Amino acid sequence: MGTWTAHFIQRILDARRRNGAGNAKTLPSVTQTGANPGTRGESKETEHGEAMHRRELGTNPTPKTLQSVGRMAAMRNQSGQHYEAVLLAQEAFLGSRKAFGEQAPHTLDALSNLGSVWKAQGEHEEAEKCFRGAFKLRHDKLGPNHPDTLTSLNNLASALDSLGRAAEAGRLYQECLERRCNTLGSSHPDTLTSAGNMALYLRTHGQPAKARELFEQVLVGRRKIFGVRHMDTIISMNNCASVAMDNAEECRRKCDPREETRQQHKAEALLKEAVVAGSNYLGTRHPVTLRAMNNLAGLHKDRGQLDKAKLMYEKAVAGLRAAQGDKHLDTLTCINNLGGVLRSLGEVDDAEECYKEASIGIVEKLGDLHPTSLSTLYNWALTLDELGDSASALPLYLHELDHGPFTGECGSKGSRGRSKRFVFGFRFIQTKKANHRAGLSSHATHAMAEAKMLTIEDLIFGPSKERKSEEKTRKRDELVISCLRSLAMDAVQQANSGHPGTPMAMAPVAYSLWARVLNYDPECPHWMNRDRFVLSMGHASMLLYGLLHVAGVKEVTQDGLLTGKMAVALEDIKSFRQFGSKCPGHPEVGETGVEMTTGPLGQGVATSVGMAIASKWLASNFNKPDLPLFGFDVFALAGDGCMQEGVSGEAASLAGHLKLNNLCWIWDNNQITIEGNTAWAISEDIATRFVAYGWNVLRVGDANDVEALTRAFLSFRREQDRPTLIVVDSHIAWGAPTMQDSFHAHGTPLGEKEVAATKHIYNWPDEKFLVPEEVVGHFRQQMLERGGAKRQHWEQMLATYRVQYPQEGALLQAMLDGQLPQDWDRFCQAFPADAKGLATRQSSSACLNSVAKGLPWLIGGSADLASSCLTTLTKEADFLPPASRWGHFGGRNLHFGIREHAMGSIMNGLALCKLRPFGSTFLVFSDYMRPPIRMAALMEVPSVFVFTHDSIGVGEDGPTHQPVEQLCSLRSIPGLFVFRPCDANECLEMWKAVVPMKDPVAVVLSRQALPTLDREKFASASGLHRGGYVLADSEGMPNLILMATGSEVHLMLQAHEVLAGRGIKVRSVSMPCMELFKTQPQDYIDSVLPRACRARVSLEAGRSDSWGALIGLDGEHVGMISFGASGPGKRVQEEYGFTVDAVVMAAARVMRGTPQEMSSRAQSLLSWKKRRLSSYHRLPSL
Ligand SMILES: Cc1ncc(C[n+]2csc(CCOP(=O)(O)OP(=O)(O)O)c2C)c(N)n1
Repeated sequence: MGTWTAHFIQRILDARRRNGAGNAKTLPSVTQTGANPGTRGESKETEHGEAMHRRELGTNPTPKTLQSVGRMAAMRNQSGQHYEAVLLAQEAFLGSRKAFGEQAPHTLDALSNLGSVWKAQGEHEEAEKCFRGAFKLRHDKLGPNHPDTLTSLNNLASALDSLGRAAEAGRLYQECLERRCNTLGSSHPDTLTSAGNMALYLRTHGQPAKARELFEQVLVGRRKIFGVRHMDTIISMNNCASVAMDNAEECRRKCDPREETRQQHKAEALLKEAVVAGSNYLGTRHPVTLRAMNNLAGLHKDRGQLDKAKLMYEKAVAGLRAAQGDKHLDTLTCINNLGGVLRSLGEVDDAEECYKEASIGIVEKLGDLHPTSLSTLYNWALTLDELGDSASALPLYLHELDHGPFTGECGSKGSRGRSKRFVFGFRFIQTKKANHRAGLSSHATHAMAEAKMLTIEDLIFGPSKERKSEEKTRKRDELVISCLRSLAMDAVQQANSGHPGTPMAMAPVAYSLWARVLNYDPECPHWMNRDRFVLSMGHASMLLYGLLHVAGVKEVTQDGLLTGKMAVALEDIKSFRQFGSKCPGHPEVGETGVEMTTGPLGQGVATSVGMAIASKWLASNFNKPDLPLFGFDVFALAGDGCMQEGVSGEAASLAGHLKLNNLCWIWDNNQITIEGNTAWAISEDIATRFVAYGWNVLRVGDANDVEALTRAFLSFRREQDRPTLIVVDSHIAWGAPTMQDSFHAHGTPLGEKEVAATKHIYNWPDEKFLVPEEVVGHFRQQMLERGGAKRQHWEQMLATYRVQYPQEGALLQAMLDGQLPQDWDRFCQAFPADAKGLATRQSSSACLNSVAKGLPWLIGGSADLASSCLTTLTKEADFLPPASRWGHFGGRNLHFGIREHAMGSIMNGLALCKLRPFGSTFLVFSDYMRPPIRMAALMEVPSVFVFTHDSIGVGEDGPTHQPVEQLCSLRSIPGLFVFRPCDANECLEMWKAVVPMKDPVAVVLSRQALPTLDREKFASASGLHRGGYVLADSEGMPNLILMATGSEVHLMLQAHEVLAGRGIKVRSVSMPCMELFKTQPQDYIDSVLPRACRARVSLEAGRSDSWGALIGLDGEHVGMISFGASGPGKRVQEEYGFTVDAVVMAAARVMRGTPQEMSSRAQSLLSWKKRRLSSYHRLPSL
């Protein structure tokens, strides 16, 4: 069986298992689907037919039976029952395959049919697979010019086009057209179909003139062959009419009314003809006829012929109701259009009916925050208002004001190529908002004053008893929110420092998320599949501490043991920001419930992307169809600061690209930062930026609206292939009588008086640190009911998993426990001695790949330098969304793009979710990712930062690419281990040392080849595990010690030979990791660097700063003082003093007790500025 077929069948089986359809008998019952309002009279007949065919399918399928099942699929498809259609088409395909073989014509027909139903369902990847499969098989069997092959080619092109692979699609359409033209002639019906497809493609891809020409040719051809009463001719009429309408629009823009009218007439004539022919020949329910009616109605409306438009829309609605059902989106959209015409005609009652029906239907289908819903609801509001029912109109207006800012309709709608949605700028939104407010009728304002507020739920779903009884719940919600707000005020006041404003503003947001949405068990906060909550604006830490306390989250030790105590007790909150408190100024990971350390703005959101990737990766690698162990969502709360930091943009761009639909950022849009109003520093439209990144952007206009917030979170949960940004408009220090909306409330205690006044406004007792039991109970219960239950279910699943999949279960357990798989290093092999050697980036690459084989959760990538840094895992797939067709979510090679900063943060996110991440770039660009490297060290997560091109040895690229200060600068980060191995075997030992470490490391590698040392002659590379070791020595106590790392070790050994030849008792020390060396017992340190020997020279193609402690005052460093220069690597190294002579001279100086003075080094730095190439060893002071 071909691989595509195997893969494909697996997908079908998986889908069927997911849908609970294990075999033909378990297809969804037709009676059930018949109950669907979308199905009408045909259901009984269909039911009977399907049942019969399924019976035959099981026993003795004939081509006829299978074809009929295929036809049933097509019928279901047409009536909008896509899910059933897919199942039937799958059935037909599998049945044919089994009965007649993979390449049989019936099987291939069934496969194409399946492609079509997938396509209709919007599953373009699946459709593409089917069409490609059918094309390949037909191509091989029937040849490239066979009509069936070309039909498949055409289908494939259309699927590719839907996947956004336009160039490929265009090529295939063209090929298909040419082949048909050559083999069948230009007037053959198939050739005309191809030409029609090509024209459609050209029209949607910006070549309207060519498209028009082709469409017209096709229409002429079809009229000739088929006459007027044929579906294809009518389709052509529709297409030509659409082009004419495009032209009319163009003329309107160019202010050419005469031509505009001419084009409109042309379109009208064509559409009338299409409607008449369609109605007579295809029937009034046929989609082609309905499309013509809809277009004609739109045209009438545009031309102000409202009566005609009304008539046509009514016909179209009737047809759509009959053909697709009342609840089909096309029907509802058409009803909405009819509403528009009725309203323009002054038939407001009828218009209101239309809008009401359309609104309810569309909201049910798309949710109340979808742009289409919002515009329909707004139309409804207008008619209600006009009818004087302002009380009903008001909530709809407000809903539009609050949630409808980001998308709008451009131009007119319909199939005239102008239905593209586009995004309005924020400034526009503000204006729109103001206009709408001004536009509220006096009735509505009056109703608002009366506060007789209906909710939007009342209008959509009707007043419900259930919701009325929620009044009590709402009161309790308010209590929890007030409690969180008051705790923040009290703690900041008591500490006399901290940030009260944002916790006060964001309390309802965090509460609705935690209480109603987050899958999080307060009893077991380290449960692996919990949803992650990242407080990216770390300064608002009191919000997190409040949540942890009031939700009653339990403490977990660093070893993962539950202590039974509270994670954050009231006493801890009382000692907020005090030395040793569990509630430090900014949240620090390691304290229970803190998912990551935050404070540097932007890091939290960027790291959350890594967490979301981890969730996808875990799901893809461990989940089984019946045991979906992983799939947690990641929520990050961000402030204006986070959104302004560049790293959030990098990370968001990647998240959008990766289609991480499990990621939700919530932006506290309070327009306040430390200096004052955000408008002083930023004017771009952030929300629109996110839309451009490919995010789903929602807005909640009031941070206190718990219901709207909850709906927004649920809307995030429904999103299929985009991350979600929820913009929440808020007021810093909400409720504080003098401090609300003031930047002073950002980071200053409010003052006792203000705190008391604010509590009064909250209706909260003026008592410090008050947490009533009722409040805890209400919050905790909601979390336990959802998160607690899910966690328990998860643990059962895990237990079953371990039994059913013992091997994967054991690996998973090791990962969860922070252990390594057994014999993880079994693929690592030593390198033979070799004078020519390998660049350490090459030997490291080999080691990385060996390690990856034994450590399945090692995952990483590069900031577009994988081919230079050599960090690709060669046998592994790419981590990309399946829709991209380039990879999948189980892949282990990440493509970070040129986003070093985000790469570092994302790596940390992966590490926080127990994966082992690596990421690579050139050493000089480590500066671009210093913040996350520092964060990794601070959080003690084992991210592996791989840096190649480690010195002036880079050569020709010049000083911009030659790191000089980076080694020392990285070494100055506490807790970071910087490795710079000297050859292939040190590389190997380095990876063996690095993998078991729990701390972050920087791995620094050469671009140029370095000899692989003969370890018979020199000490074993296993000395690396002590950070530094004696590589070459002389008899007895040395009177000179040389030390070096990486490429300079080889220079050191050459100098060693010269010096030893002169009778000097010299010792050469390889120092691949200074930090590790410094943690060795003092005895060992003294044995490598005896105190008695103070004549020491260190060699490293970098600044001297980190060597001071090792060489002491009497030693000297042969290294870089200035930046490097462009030129061949060897030449540059010589020019900058990396020669045996220079080392020998330095040795002579330190042995004389006269190391080079500091002032002479400074001289050379100044001279660099004047003469870029003045070499270190030729300076006069030497
Ligand atoms: C990278 C970084 N730069 C600067 C700061 C200092 N800082 C802390 S909060 C803040 C203002 C943040 O404003 P916003 O995110 O709107 O928070 P809000 O004022 O709403 O609390 C700044 C500049 C920081 N923590 N991190």
